[in-house]
Amino acid sequence: MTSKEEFIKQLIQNKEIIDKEVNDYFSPDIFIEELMLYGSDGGKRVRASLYLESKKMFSHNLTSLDYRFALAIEFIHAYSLIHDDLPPMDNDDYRRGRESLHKKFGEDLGILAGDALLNEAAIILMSVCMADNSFIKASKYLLERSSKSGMINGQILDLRHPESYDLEYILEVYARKTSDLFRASCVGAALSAGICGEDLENIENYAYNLGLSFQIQDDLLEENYEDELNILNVLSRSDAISLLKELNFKAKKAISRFDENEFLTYIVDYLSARTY
Ligand code: GRG
Repeated sequence: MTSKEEFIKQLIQNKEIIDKEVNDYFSPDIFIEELMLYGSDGGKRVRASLYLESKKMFSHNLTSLDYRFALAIEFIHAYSLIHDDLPPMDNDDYRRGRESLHKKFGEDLGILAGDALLNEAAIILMSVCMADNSFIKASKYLLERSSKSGMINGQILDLRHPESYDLEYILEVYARKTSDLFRASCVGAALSAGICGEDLENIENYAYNLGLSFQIQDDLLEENYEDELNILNVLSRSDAISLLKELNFKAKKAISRFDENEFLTYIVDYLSARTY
């Protein structure tokens, strides 16, 4: 891949592949599966793409198990969004351009559909590991980054943030809430490819910085942020943009020594230019 056009083409292709994996996975005639499909349909598929492209960078070819692993990541991401939209959390009526799951089907089913997607991710990971044990460390890492020391902890720090907070607090929330699933995607790929040592640290560093910059861009796109945890409550817009650029620089630098790093490099600026 040498051009930005090829990068965009690959990104679209990855999304199409994952969208198809999701659609093929469920039977919409079974009610719980209709809910799970509703909750996991759409989305940019950023995390799945990061997994697939990191894996390609490290091991050059993908197997059907890699697509399954990417699907498990997207199911975990989808469950987190469904639960985050619920009234006791972020209370959002819309997600991915349509009614959020609980708004359409009810809060009780929102909770259960999220639970079912998390369980389904675990079932997929077990099946992948049973087929090829090189996925064991990656699967454990994904579940850890999604759980009490990762994403869920980030959500708690967000929901229970003190009235006054500083940049350090906000970056810790974003590291857990957002970067940890980015890390699970990129480091998961590296672990399943048998990568260790400095290379593992570099890809982890990439994902950490990219996750923070992704979340800061999300904050910059937010219109009503005064009552929420948002970087614009602790930094001016221009300082937040400078920080985002610094994080992007660090992300790109972390993977600069890898061969075939073009996709992972292009996606850094692409995600910061996004408008949704
Ligand atoms: C574990 C109950 C529970 C909640 C998890 C992380 C989290 C808490 C909820 C997600 C809410 C949120 C705003 C997270 C920050 C990361 C983020 C900006 C998510 C949206 O990701 P995109 O833009 O979404 O990749 P799409 O729809 O494209 O997949």
